[in-house]
Amino acid sequence: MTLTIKKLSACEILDSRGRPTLAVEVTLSDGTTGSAQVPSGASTGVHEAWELRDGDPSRYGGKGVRKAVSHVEGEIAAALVDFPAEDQAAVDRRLIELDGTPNKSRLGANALLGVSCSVARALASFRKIPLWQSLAGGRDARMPVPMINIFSGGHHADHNIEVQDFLALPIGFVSYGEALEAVVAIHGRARELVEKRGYRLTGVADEGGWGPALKSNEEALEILTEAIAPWEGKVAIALDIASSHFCRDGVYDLKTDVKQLDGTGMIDLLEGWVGRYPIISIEDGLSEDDWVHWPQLTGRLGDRVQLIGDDFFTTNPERVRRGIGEKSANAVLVKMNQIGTLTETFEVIDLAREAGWRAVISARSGETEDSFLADLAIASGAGQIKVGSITRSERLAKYNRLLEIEKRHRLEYRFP
Ligand code: 2PG
Ligand code: MG
Repeated sequence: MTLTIKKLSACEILDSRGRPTLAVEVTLSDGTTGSAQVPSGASTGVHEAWELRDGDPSRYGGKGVRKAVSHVEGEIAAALVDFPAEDQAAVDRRLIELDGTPNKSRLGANALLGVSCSVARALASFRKIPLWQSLAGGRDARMPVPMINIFSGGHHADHNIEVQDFLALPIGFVSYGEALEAVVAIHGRARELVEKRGYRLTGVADEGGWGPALKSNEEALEILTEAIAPWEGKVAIALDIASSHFCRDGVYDLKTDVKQLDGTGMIDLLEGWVGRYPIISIEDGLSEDDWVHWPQLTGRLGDRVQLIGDDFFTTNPERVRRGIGEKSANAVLVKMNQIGTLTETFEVIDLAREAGWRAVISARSGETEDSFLADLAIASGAGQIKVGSITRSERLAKYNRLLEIEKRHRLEYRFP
């Protein structure tokens, strides 16, 4: 008998910022169930798939997701009940056709992604194998190296500084567990170093890192370099500049540093930082539609530095294809909710691999306790994951899941 989808239900829940998002549950014809929760970004790219919000100001300031919930339980359920469940790509194609818009704005990418991921979970349960194994298909599953947030700025920390993420990248460890332990120590050292300079910390930023009101972006680099110093050669620095958010009409406005730079000036600035600090990865160093300067950045730094497009590519196969053709970067950040289905997410991961690019599987700043991403990172074979810092349980749900999988299964661990 063909395994089919029997029932879909959804619920409005809250994410790590206390904003509404969706939990979706699917029941298959044999009674197996699978559920998933949907994340939500704050520093979003304009080309992302559409996150459907109610816009009703009387509930959650318009951010409710009851419409998306009703789409799952209404129109999507009507189209998917009795639909064969075992072919994820066919399910996702059905979802895309049903929505019918280029950016999934009719039914909402949040509604679609919840369904797509809950079907994947149910299939893993049905197959009685771990989710990562079920997702991997023919890919070489392996443990990811985490890039872990230590300092936050931009939209994630009240714009104290402009650069959004200063991350520790533990490249020289033999296991994920050892790497994580070192970064926990670095997170603690970073706090001590910040306080020694007279700054007061009152809690953590959106992703669990520190968000002090430093004097400049470069001060964060100085402190992080000092924090990782005991692990010289084993821990490097990664940055997410998230530059679209301080770029207006081609001018990058670094208020904290009292600098207004054009695209070339921005590349010069980044090249200077790479020369002075142990930076080996830079995300969104240029803004999301700066197709002119991205290839120049890659030409100048691409042989030494992993240059990742996040807001630039928005996990969109078309944009990634163009980027590969124009040699715009050498890596892509992969966020499921930027595109809205699991199949398209894997399309981007596979495109990157075929082009010799790297992929980093990433959470959002608004997360839930769902650990799906940990399994996706392993299944993708990409070898890198970005989940924020090592505090806040929506982050630890993923880090801890990876610890458990590493203990139970023999999976390769090394920086790609
Ligand atoms: C990013 C993410 C995660 P957000 O820019 O890479 O750090 O942030 O989810 O807010 O887009
Ligand atoms: Mg980013």
